[in-house]
Amino acid sequence: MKFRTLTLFVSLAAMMVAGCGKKETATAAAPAAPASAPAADGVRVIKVTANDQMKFNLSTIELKVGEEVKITLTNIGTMPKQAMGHNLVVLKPGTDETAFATAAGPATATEHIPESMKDQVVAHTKMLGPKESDSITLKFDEAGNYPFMCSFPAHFQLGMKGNIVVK
Ligand SMILES: [Cu+2]
Repeated sequence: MKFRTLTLFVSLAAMMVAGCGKKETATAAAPAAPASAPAADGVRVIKVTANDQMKFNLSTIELKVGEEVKITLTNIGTMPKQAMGHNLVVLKPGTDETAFATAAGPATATEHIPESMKDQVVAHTKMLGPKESDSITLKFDEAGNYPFMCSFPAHFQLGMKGNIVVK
């Protein structure tokens, strides 16, 4: 596999969501983080928002190879999660995004991360209800175009997508 060297750490910013007693468990199938995880300081934080109009605030994120970044997604909407949940799913370059979104739609049991295409996922946030946030920490060791999307039913088709361009 071409992307074997990709390292990623998924950090659960659970403490940010006080009031959210029920823990969602659909986290990325990430390799265990090394024992000495780097300190949070110095890591660039990219803030992404998603709203009730099914829009991310940005569609392109540019990174450097080897740069560690923390992407924090916040659902700034007010509609209930069941009607207007949002997540941010980062996919490997070359993934058939339409096929992923199509498979994600009915995958309610896994918060719209389709089991059949899980191996195409670099990392993903939790599915977020209104005013919730979640973060993923990424470090890409290979340049490329890594698509991202919200995999809530129909949101990709309605434009909730973008690209992480790694140079
Ligand atoms: Cu969405």
